[in-house]
Amino acid sequence: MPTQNNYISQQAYKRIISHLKERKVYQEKDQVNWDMFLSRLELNFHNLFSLLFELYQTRDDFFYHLEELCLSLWAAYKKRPAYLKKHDRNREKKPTWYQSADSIAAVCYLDRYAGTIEKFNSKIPYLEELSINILHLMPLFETPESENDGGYAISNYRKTNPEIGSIQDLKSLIKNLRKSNISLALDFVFNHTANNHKWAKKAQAGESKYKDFYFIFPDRTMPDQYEQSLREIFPEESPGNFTHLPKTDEWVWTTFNTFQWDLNFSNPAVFNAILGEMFFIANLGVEILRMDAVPFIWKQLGTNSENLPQVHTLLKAFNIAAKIVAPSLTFISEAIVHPDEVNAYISEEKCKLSYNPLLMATSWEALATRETKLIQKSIESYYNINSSCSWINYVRCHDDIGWTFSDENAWQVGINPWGHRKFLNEFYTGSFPGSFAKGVSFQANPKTGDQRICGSCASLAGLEKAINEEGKEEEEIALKRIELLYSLAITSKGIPLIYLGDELATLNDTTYLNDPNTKNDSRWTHRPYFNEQEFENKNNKETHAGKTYSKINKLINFRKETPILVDGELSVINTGKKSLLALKRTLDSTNVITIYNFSETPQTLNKAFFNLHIGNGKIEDSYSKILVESTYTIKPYQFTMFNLIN
Ligand code: OTU
Repeated sequence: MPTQNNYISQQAYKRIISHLKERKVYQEKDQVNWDMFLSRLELNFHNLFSLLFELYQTRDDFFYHLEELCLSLWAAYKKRPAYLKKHDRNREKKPTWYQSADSIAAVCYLDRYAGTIEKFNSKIPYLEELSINILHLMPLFETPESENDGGYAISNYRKTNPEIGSIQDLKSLIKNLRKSNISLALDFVFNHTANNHKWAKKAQAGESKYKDFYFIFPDRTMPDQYEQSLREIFPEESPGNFTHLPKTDEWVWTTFNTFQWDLNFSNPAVFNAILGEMFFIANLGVEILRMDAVPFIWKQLGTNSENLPQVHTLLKAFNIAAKIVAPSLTFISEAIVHPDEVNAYISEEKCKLSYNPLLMATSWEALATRETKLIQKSIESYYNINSSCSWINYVRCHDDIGWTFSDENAWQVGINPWGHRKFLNEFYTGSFPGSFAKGVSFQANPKTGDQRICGSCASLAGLEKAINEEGKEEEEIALKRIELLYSLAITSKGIPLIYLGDELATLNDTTYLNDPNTKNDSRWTHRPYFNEQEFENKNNKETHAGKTYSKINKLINFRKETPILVDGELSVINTGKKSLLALKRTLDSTNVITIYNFSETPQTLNKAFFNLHIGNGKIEDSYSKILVESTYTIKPYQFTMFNLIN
């Protein structure tokens, strides 16, 4: 940062503080708070200034918005409850708290899982039984009553969906979760609001201040120009990136559905306003925010308006703001894009946590092909991230599966990426001969050949087909596939995320087809309601639910008892067997190897292989508690961990 900017920022700081004092933004009783706030602001101001200057320096109202920003940071800090401020200080002492053996996450739709926020309290003991300490609840704020993209079209960030309860209910749920040591994660849906959010309504009424909150154009001239380089995210239901507004005969930018209006972050007033909403959510006690659709928050003509440098600058600015007001707030990046771009969001200054869409997609890829060359290459190329950051490893989530591996990685292992994606789509929609999967296509785009996949973990792993067409033996194999995928997510470095329902082998749900508000979005195939019957079966090992539940629980406990799985460095080793994935984990001078067999064929390795990588001496499969003789055979779809024993 040039010294000149240093000078400008120092001057700006002084001027702003004295203005705020003149404006009497605090009273005597706030003095202690104000002093604390000032010390935090002062420490971070220059950084914040530089980032915002980068984005907004050409605006003649830059300094005005900067002052308003400081004012709203103060307002948020003042409102932050004392117990959260205490929590902030504790987290500041151990900022990488999420890198512990106890960090196991779960996610669900609260309304589908419990009906109401209040009733959700009764599910906490189950979460404890599963050792969950991070809970992600899908969006629960007010939305349009009809279509609302599963809550991702928010009409009011300060009001919960009235059908499920009130903000007060949410606050008390958060307190109860905290008593059970569970941190709550919510989505921060900040790329867009619903078209009936008050900002959007004012924009529709012609208020110019709010029209500038969105991208609204008088005709198709600009949209047509932008459109030349944009992708279509929901081509089936919402083709193109702009929506016509019949009342005013204008066009508004809508990357996703027609009722989700993209916010215009090139307007500093939008940054300030949305930050106010973010701190409202944080001050409820929400500790983690999933930065929904983050790649799209900055647009620029002539580009695809995804992952632009300004997105990174904005993320850093959100972080600094959080450092001032709510330092324990942790961001998860939700970028389901090319792995180079996914990794670029992960850093202490941006998102400390990130979904790992590459591990997810390539583990389904390996399951289909029974070959691990692509997952191995992907892990080698992309797994390593900043040591204070963590992956969130998942098998399924509420969204589709997109085949986001790198084309380059595919070519390197002799795979034609385009043809391979086509094969994977055919495989998981069940049309490929011999496929075990029962998935549903999502957003097939005939123009580009793109397509994504929906389906529950169990149905994609073959359980539904086995039950309907094949019988007991195939059912057992399907259950092993579920266990295999979860074993990888649970034992790899990072935070495992359980998509609730998967642990009970829940199948696809077709009831969404009967509801006009969901029938056009096949992702509802795998957004299950809480299933009383499966839940009751969880302790009955004769049932699919019971079998899967006990295996996932065993894996979770194994991880908790095995520190090297949490902290050990991770590298890929070659077994010489096409279907095996072998990961070496190293902590201090100890090595272990985890092996995952992605096929229905047993795979035999020599003891010498283990000795070479782990060290000389006796070797044990410590997951199954079996001593390795001269050779060891890894069963179909088996997970194992090998280590030295004395
Ligand atoms: C996210 O997903 C949410 O997870 C979806 O449920 C929402 O519909 C969407 O945002 C809009 O809010 O395209 O198919 O790179 O891929 O943000 C899912 C990020 C999505 C996008 C991702 C998006």
